[in-house]
Amino acid sequence: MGWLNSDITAVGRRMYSNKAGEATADKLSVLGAAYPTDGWTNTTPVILQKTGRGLLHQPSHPLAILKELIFQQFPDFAYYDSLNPVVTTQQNFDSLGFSEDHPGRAKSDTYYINGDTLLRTHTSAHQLQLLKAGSSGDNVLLAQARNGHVAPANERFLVAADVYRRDEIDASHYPVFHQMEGVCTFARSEVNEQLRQTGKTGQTVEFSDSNPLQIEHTAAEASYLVEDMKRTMNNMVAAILARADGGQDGFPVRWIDASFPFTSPSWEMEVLFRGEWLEICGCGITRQSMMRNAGVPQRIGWAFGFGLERLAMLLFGVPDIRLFWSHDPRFAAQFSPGNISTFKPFSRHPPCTKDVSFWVSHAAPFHENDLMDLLRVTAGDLIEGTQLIDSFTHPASGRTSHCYRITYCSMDRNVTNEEINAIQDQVRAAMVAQLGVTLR
Ligand code: FA5
Ligand code: MG
Repeated sequence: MGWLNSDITAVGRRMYSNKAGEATADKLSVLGAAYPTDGWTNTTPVILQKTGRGLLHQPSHPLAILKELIFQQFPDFAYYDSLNPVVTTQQNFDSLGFSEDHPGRAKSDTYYINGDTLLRTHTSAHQLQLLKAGSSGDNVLLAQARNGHVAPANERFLVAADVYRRDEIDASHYPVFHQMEGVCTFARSEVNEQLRQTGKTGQTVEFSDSNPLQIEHTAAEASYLVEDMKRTMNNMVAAILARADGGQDGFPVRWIDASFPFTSPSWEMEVLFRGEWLEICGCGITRQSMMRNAGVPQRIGWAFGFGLERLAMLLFGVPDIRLFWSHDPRFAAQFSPGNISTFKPFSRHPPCTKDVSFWVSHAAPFHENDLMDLLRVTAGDLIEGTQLIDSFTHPASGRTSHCYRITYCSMDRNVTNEEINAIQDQVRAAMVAQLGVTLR
């Protein structure tokens, strides 16, 4: 069922009252521009408010400090950090070769403004547009680079930006986060000349059936790109994490085969953090069809997309992703531009848990992400996490029941049981009204 247009409208009248986003019955306004709504609209007021926060442009914010550190590691790339988060489905999906039925397009995973427009789910949404701007000399777009002159025709660029996803709630997932895209292209003839000169005319890295070399690339070309990409990413992560407490030795890295519609082969990079492997980015060799569509068929290249919060959590020792959005001066006061300091937690406030059990309706499929959004709208950042603690299907009636445990905890104050009971009542009422479930 999810956020139907009527839900948005009802919520909109009550709750949209911020500078970043405002809604009327048939329009959503995001960052000053108005967009028509339709049956796809599922962007909530809580999310619209985040579009105006500009964390990457607050010089003392850890995410902005990290952004600048990464930019410094790539002195010959063009930097973009002010591209609008509202993009078309063409930019976010079609331009990257996402199939019509790719699960990433689902309303349950993406915040749509309307059927054609959405809040970007990744910085890759700008890849084709920026490659194209380089080849066609689109100065309006090229001028948005902070230092465009260092990378002629956008042959190499970085994009830092806020991205939006309907996702689970826990210490390392948040519906708004930040990514750093890197795209690096080479003249194919120069790569081959270099391969000839160095005698590296064969394959030097592993490819597999499930993570294949593109038929349009020679094994030597793809090997060259993979080695250059992994070396560049390793150097960057090592240089950044060397500045964290404990230094680079504390953070082993590994590569896991992955799959993205716009790269092949592809990997995810993981870092060992507090005993667990944490995925920090996706990457791969850019599909040659992208290069052709961008008007640069004679070039080949690679791309990566890092999650900035994940890296910042390692670098600054921030234990919970919600802290990056905190308005608490005790958070902000700990950081200053250009400095890496380890976060000193303010005292942890006691959590409060509440369970909710319900029957799922036969008529409306239950999507967990709809419950997550409902919780964010109703309880905001008081939600620390949720856990599905029980599920069963009744043998006679065929009805399914779920029980979720919701953990409420504030980052900056004590919550009272009374206050949480009142919120839990609102949550329960909203679940009946919006998700069509029957409470038990
Ligand atoms: C992507 O978004 C691809 N666009 C990455 C890419 C770029 C691949 C260029 C190839 C070439 P993925 O969905 O895995 O991939 O997200 C990339 C990173 O974003 C993750 O590794 C993680 O660090 C971060 N991330 C993903 N979801 C969340 C979330 N909900 N909260 C915080 N960080 C997240
Ligand atoms: Mg991933």
